[in-house]
Order: sequence, then structure tokens, then C-alpha cells
Amino acid sequence: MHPPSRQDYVSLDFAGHGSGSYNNSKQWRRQSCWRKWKQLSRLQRSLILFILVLLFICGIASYPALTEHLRDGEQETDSNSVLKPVVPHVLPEPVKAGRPPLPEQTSQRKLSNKRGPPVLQNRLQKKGNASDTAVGDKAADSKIVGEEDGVISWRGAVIDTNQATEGTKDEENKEGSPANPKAKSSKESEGSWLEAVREAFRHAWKGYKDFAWGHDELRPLSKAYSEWFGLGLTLIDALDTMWILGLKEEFEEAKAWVASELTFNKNVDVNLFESTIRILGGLLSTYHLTGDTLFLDKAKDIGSRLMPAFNTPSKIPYSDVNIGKGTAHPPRWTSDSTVAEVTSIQLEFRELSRLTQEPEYQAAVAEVMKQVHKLDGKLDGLVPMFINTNNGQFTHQGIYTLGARADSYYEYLLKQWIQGGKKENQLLEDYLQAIEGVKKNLLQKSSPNGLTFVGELSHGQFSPKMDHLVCFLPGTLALGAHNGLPADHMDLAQQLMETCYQMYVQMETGLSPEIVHFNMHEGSTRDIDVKLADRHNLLRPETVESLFYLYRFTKDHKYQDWGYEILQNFNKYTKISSGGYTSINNVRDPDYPSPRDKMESFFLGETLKYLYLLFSDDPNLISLDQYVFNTEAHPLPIWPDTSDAHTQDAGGR
Ligand code: DMJ
Repeated sequence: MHPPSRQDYVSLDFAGHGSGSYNNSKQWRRQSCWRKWKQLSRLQRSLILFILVLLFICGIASYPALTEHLRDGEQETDSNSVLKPVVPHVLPEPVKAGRPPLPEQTSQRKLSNKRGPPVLQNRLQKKGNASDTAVGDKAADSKIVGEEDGVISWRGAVIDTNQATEGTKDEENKEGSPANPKAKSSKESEGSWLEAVREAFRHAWKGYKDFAWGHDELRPLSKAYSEWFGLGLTLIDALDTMWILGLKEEFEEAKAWVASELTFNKNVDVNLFESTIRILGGLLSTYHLTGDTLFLDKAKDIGSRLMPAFNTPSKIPYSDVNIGKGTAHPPRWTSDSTVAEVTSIQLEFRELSRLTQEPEYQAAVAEVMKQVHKLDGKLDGLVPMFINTNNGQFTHQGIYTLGARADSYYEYLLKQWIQGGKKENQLLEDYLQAIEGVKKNLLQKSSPNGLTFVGELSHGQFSPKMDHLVCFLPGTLALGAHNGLPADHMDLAQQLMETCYQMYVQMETGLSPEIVHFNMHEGSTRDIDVKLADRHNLLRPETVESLFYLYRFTKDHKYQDWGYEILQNFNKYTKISSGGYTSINNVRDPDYPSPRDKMESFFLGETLKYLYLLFSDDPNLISLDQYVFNTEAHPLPIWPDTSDAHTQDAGGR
């Protein structure tokens, strides 16, 4: 059979053609196109279809998230082979519209030998990043406060940076055992590492000051701000960090704002937990460090305005309070509060009672602990994530995590016990039981390298998922061991610390994602997987927080080295040249980490503070035998035996 005769071209005829007169109706156009399509030869049709398919594939392939996913597929086969040289850079200023520009490339560096199985990395991590210069906008740092001699004596609580650079003699160190000489980074680096943190703080502060002064959070790419409560959250969260870092000029400016601008008499809904840990905690610790009653007065003001949250049928507080109207309510969609939120406000309210001699603050938060202690629904001391404000019972039972919504419950059991002078046995018992519960139900090892991790349990089903938030745990375990709790807590702390470090070092940017999943099956080629939706980094503090504790108690310099690597990677991938640091969307793409345009207040309140304390060899700089840090890194005093609030507070150290 002969093929039908073919036309090898398409003639375009815009005039009315053929039988009918010109008619632009939809149906006519459809018929006309179809007729033309049918007039084409099979070859022509195939050609057109082929081109369309090709265009479609190109379109898909250029979609960044998908290509990234495809790259991951490759990584499955050999995680080391795809660890490309990392490009150090500073994130540039944004363009007005469209996608933010790609990071500026200023120099290149190979990290390949740092990234491998943990055992290997332990040997190779040392000083991998130390030679890199932090790439920054020098002009941005030109307003640096002079520190003529390196001695900062303006605070009353003297920090002698020269002396600190010399290091503290081991015999003077009550907190740590002698240093591990094998993993020792150079003492000379202490001064420059401390200065690197100050520089990072100044850079972050410049952005905040220029574009977000007095507002909650900096949006560094937009050169704008965002409001959450409208209370100058970043400024308050950062007060004690400035004090500890010795940034006098910045501190004085911020203090002036607190004195003249900060008012809590505002018709605004605030989250009880967040405003307690950041604002109340920040003001109380600044009062203790400075002795300035301005901060105590402000603390009393916000503390009393938060109290309506406890007016619930169960006395389990609501999540939200209107600090202007004195009303409180749960979120719109539920009458539940999260367990972490209602059990992680105790350090602050207890301290407020001690200082003011007004017992109602302490009574309100103690009632919550008392109820939670007795509740059904725990698993070996592990708590569910939600609690109902009407009936005071746990809800959504059967899910257990050390991550979001439960994390700081465990932290505050131990820390309240320490704050109160280790007398409140119920808190200690609950803490010890919970750690046993973690060991029994949530602890596993990954494959192939046997990283110890804390997973989650959902109705009896184990999930190898771990939030970055869980990385507070090594530090808390170490703090417990330092306070006389079982030595195996310290062993576990060290294992988990290694895991949290690996969550950074195994990413292409050297920064941890928000959530990781560990491989447990034999034959896995890598220990850590990250889902597409979990690849963001919010500049969170938990890992550097734990590094600080581990270094204080072991004096093993590898923890400082790890922290320095992390600081450098924050500088490479999150620093914005015009000022500030940004959260990023993708820790797996060093070429385009995809800035989120937000600097969380805890970057200044916690992350940089813990880095500074980690790099300091002075165990008396916020001694862990005198202070307990709240969950937002605000140090509050451990209560002396006689609890006279007004005799021993001011002075700081
Ligand atoms: C902070 O607000 C606190 O550390 C809190 O306990 C957990 N979330 C952030 C930091 O990640």
C-alpha cells in the first residue's frame, strides 16, 4: 500500500480559505488548527512533537529544586565524590524584583577531605577552615568600638581580653577537666576567634540598626524589618550578648532605646513562651549582669502583663496573651498549648518571684510542673507534645520526640533543679526518668558509620527523624553530668555532639538543615538524608550551645574547632553585605543557598553568644557554677542558699 501523498510544508493562509468565510469563533479556530495539524505529514508531526517534548524536558531540568533533587540521586551512590569545592562568599544586596542574586564568589576552597565518614573527619576536621578569611563588608564594620587595650572594664564585671587570650590555668578551672592535649587548637587563636564573633555581631547589629531599629526582626535582603510582637525583640534578646561580648557602645544605644522607647502598654497579642524566654529572660539576665534596675523594672512590667495567660480552667496557661488588654486565649484552631511552651517558662517566672518577693509568678509556673508531673500519658518519662488548657490532660498522645514542642521540657527539668540549688527532687527524678526513656525508646545508631541519634516514636513506630532542635541535648546531658548526674550521661553527650556536628559537616555548605533522617538499614551508603522540605537553616543555636558546654567541661579543643568551622560557614553562606545575616532555604547548595531574608532574634541572643563563650577559655565568664542559661541563652543566677533577692544579684560575675 502506498502511503498517502504528503505535503512537506505548511502553508499559512490567514485570509478566509476554503469553503467557509472568515469566522473567528473558538470552534472555527479549533477546527482550523486541527485541519492544519492533519494536513501535516507524519514526519512533520513527529518533529513538532519531539521539539515540544524536548522543550518540556529542558524546562523541568532548569527548575532548581528538581535539579538539586537529581543531584541528590547521584549522591546516593557516592556521597564523598560529589562534595564539590565550596565557594566562599558574602550574600550581596538584593535586586529590587525577582529572584535574589547569586552569592558573590570571592575565592575558592576545597573542603573535600573534611567530609567523609565521621571517624575520618575526626582526624581531618582540624583547622580545615581556620585559614579562611571571613569574607565581609569591611566598610560595614568600620564603626567598630575601640577596645584600646583589649581590656574592657566599663561593665564593672571586668573581662580582660588579653588575659583571656593567655588562657586560664587548668587549676583555676573548677568546671572542666584538664585539656585533651592531642586535640588542642592553638591558644593564640582564642583572641582572634573571640574577635571573629564580635565582628559577626557588629555586622549583624549594623543591619538591625540600619534597617530594623526598634523592630522585632531584620529582613536583611529587603533592608527592612518584620514584626512579630512589635516589641524590639532582637534588641532585647541581644542585650546581654552585647554585655558579654564587651560591645559597650552598642549596648548603651540599645539601653537608651529600652529606657525611652520600650513600652509594654500595647494592644498586642504575644506568645507567652516566646516573650517569656526572649523578653522576660533577656531583661532579667541583663539586670543581673549590669545591676541596672531599668531592666528589672521592665522585667516586672512584662512579667505581670503575661500573668493573665494562667487564668484557664486547668491553670495550664494559654499560648497567647494580649499584654495591653490583659486578656489571654489559645490559638484560634485549638484549646491546646504545647508541652514545651508551658513547661519552659519556669526559670524566668521563678526568678521574677525571687527578685520581687512576689510569690504569684513562681506559684503559677510551679502549678504547671506539678500537674505535668502527675499526668497519665507519659512513656518512661517522655511526654506527648500537647496539653489541653481546659482539662489539663495531654492530647495527641502516643507521639514522643525530643524535638519541636517537647524539647525544652526536658531542659527545664534539669535547669530548674540546678537553679533552685539541687533541692527539688521531683524535678530531678522526672529528668532522670526521661533520659532513661530516651535511651530505651528513642536512641539508635545510624548506618554505615554508627552515629548515635535521637529519633521519634509515633504510636509505637520508630522514626529515624531528628530535628536540629534536639542538638540542645548533648549540652544539657553534659550539664547534668557536671552537676553530679551519672557519668554515662556525659558519654552520651559526647556521642550526640559528634552526631550534631556531622549534621553540619556532611552538608555541602557545612551548615545543618532543620531536620535530618538517619539511615539504619545495612548497606546504606551514607548516614544522613535530608528531605527537600527540611533543607533550611534558621541560624539556630543548639549545636553551638552544646559545643560550649562540652568544651567547658572537657576542655577538648576539637569542640572549639567545630564551632569555628560553623561560624565561618555562617559567614560564607548567610552573611549579607549590607548588614545582617539571613536564614537560608538550602544547606545543600553552596552555589545558591537561597536566602530567606530573615535574621531571627536568637542569632544574636543565642548563636553568637554561645560561640563567644565557646571560644573563651575563661571559665568564669558566666560560670556554670553560678549561672544557668534559660532556653534562649539568657544566664540567670543559680540561687544561693539564702534567697534574699536584693543582696547578691548585681555584678554579673
Ligand atoms: C529559641 O527560641 C530557643 O532556643 C528555643 O528553646 C528553641 N527555638 C529557638 C532557637 O532555635
